[in-house]
Amino acid sequence: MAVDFKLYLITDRGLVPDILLSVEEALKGGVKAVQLREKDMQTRPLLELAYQVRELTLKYNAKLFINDRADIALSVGADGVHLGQNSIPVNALKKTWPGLMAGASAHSLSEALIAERDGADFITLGPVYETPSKLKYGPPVGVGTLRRLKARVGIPVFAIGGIKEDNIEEVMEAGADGVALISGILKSPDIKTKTEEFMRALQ
Ligand code: TZP
Repeated sequence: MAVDFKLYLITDRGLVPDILLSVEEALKGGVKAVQLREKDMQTRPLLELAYQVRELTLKYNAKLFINDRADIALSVGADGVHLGQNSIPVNALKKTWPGLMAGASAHSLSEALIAERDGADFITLGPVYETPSKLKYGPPVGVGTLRRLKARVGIPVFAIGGIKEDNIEEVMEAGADGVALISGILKSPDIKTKTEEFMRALQ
């Protein structure tokens, strides 16, 4: 399955009153890939939410990735799994479920090269810029790392971390294939319009 999207929306239900409504607004605005990332949710409520997000993403012809949980991805018929450095390795996922796409989080060139070698379909690299929760994601890697990484890695690379409309041009010029973001969309008072603006900026 192809990586046919440039805007990758990652969920954080803590930022909005109703995550399903917010995801649907973003889908209306043109988002074609959503990652359900609700790390603090118990398995059964997460599964329930995943079924609902799957229904929405299918309605808008968008891909769905589940953070870390191949079991949930398979149960709801998601397109893939997004794997972090503490998830099962990309090659283990691909060996067992070749039909699932694999996104992989990388914070450095070496992590990106390993993810590519192991069969990841794409990488998110970051945080590229400062994010509100620096402690969770570590120090920014900067646009220079993105540029160096793009010279060595063949699979698509999405810049993540502090992505806003005013730095999209910089990361795309550095070679990013797209951007992944949470607050840039979910914190907007008008998610649909904000998403449309991001989509235009990425064209
Ligand atoms: N991984 C690296 S930075 C980040 C993740 C999940 C958070 C991105 O959030 P925001 O609000 O788009 O900066």
